[in-house]
Amino acid sequence: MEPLIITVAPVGAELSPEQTPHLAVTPAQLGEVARKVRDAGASIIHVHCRNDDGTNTHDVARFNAAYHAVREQSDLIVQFSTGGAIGMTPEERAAVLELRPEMATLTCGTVNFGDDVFENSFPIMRGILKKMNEYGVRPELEIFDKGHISNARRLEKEGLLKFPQHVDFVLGVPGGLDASVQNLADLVAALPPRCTWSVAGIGRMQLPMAMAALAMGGHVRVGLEDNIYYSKGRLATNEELVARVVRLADELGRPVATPDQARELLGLARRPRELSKSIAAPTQA
Ligand code: KMH
Ligand code: ZN
Repeated sequence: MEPLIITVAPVGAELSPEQTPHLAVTPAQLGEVARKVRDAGASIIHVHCRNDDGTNTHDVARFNAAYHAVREQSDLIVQFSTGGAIGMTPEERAAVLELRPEMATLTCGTVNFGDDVFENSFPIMRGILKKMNEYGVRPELEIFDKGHISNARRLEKEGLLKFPQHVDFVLGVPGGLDASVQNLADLVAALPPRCTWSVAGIGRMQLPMAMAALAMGGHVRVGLEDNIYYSKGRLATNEELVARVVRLADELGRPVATPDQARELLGLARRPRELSKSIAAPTQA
């Protein structure tokens, strides 16, 4: 079976420090999280940043500090968010691409987001994608609804994107497609050939969606951005959420990818040279 790529999304833009004591606020705290989730078995870290007071920021200098903090502590693939937070301008969201992370997200269409609207019109998507192409940043296509796959195909026709790509289905956002096994299977069937995919189930659907992906041969995203609980009423840490997926994969006899194996599976270039720390193998806790 293909090694399992576990992405961790530890921070997000919507979560507040009042909701959980496990939210990484400073770059140093994010570096700590990177070390712990790497030890637990993650290979990609999806990055949002916070100011010292816990509020969300997409400041380039803060992302730079976060990038280096993660690099100091791990060999994880660093994936920046270009989704940012509701209400940010497209320019603010895309500015962090100039730091040339290995990967960054590209949400492939507008979607209701609770009572808000997460805006991703074609001009916004084109603008972000052009910057990604300019800086050599690999997109991860964020799919919140089935029409987002059609949008990505249209971007391909326009010559801005080449398939196959790595896709992340974000299921269960109020306003997006529900998190169900049937919807997941339907989305996977609609993908262009040879795409790799992961699923991020929101809230209590994180675990069932992870289990479905494991059974289907897909990949998994977990982390506090999508779900703050380990079980009903019990707050989770990011490393616990990763470790649980590793245990489930182990039961299935599915190996867990190291970051370098994930790079190979995703067709990314070799790990950036500045990574020099000696890195532990994932533990099957
Ligand atoms: N914060 C959401 C509005 C991404 O990171 O690319 C968007 C989001 C997606 O989190
Ligand atoms: Zn995000």
